[in-house]
Amino acid sequence: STSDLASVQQYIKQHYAAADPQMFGLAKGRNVIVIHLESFEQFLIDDKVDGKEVTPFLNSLYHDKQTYSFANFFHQVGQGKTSDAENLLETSTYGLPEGSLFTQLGSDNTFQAAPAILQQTQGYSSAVFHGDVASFWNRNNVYKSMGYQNFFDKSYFDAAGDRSIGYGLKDKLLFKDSVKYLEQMQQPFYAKFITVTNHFPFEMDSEDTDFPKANTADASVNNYFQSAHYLDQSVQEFFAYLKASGLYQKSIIVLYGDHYGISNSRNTDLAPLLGKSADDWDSYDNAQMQRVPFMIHIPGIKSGGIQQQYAGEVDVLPTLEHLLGIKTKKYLQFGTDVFSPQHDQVVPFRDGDWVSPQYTKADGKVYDQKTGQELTKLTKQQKTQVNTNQNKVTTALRLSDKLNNGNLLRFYTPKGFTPIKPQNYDYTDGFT
Ligand code: GP9
Ligand code: MN
Repeated sequence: STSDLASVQQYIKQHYAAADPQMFGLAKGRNVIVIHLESFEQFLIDDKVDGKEVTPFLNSLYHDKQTYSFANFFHQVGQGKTSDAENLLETSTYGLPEGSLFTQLGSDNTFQAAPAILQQTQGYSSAVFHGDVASFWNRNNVYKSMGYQNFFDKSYFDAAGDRSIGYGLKDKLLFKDSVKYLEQMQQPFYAKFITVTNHFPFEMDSEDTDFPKANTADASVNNYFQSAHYLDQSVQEFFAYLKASGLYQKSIIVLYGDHYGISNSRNTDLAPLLGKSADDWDSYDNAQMQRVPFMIHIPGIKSGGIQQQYAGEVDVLPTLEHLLGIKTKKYLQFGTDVFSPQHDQVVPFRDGDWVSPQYTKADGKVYDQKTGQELTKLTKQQKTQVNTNQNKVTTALRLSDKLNNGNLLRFYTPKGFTPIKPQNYDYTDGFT
């Protein structure tokens, strides 16, 4: 209803975080390349197995002054896993409390998503590259409503026989065989690469890995380091293609992990490898394991470095828009620019729990974020802070659900925005 829309608008207005003028437009006019690191958790960064770095290339990006890297960035997905991460990044709204928004609402809802916004404000072309079939997670419909001009799915690649594993074309081949399409795209472009090889149960063909397995009681945990190493090599090769083609200097490369790879029930098998005891493992520890990488690599800059502010996937779009010099005030986006002095550091999980620089709220318990100690007796002041954060989280999730379940964007067109007509998009015969 329109009163629901009004409450969403009011929340977004109050929650708005203005750009830091030093950052606004820092990457203006550059191509945007988003690399979706499937199931990739933050703990892999700088981690070793048998004395060998698991992801040496991503580690080098993480520590590079050309990269804004985030040490406290969390995934926020629910049951829609990859598709929820995509929705968070493309729309800065949350997924649904149950199921996948892509599957449940993606065929009918009105979207005001990144490809449409970038196209309409700054003339970006757009494409997704992915080695699985187009219909998985209903992407073939959702991408049209988001205004993606091109979707290079499995059918555009030779994915036969041992060129695929698990969910589709192996990542090294996806990157290699995408370059010929990427090079033809009108610049500036917004291009997203969704990797698949580092996916549960993380099995690899022996010819694709010489990296040691870990030695725990859980086979998928042991495999995880091999497939993460393969993903690292895939990204490294892609950077080499970008440099060779000359695209690198003209681009900004955004890398993020979509969600956990190791589920909470398996974290106790992982614990000893992290120097922790499985016996003391608790909800606080599980919450900390929801950290995933977020890196914004901007070739040529020197101002990057490891950022400590807390943030989540919902914050990526407003951050990106500001970096590209796009004003965000008129859009109904739930995240805030991570570089803004007003950035909201309370990070909601989809189940209503949350993390912040001071507290973790998980499974009905409140923990001191620094020490990990459960706070059983809160001071009056702590109580107030925790309640304020909890209310903020509950409200954000409730209003996002109202917006999406009510398809409210059909009643709200930001000034200058042209609604997307999905029927104008067709991915069956190459470039549009
Ligand atoms: C499949 C891939 C996997 O296309 O994106 O999705 P997930 O199982 O991680 O949600
Ligand atoms: Mn995924």
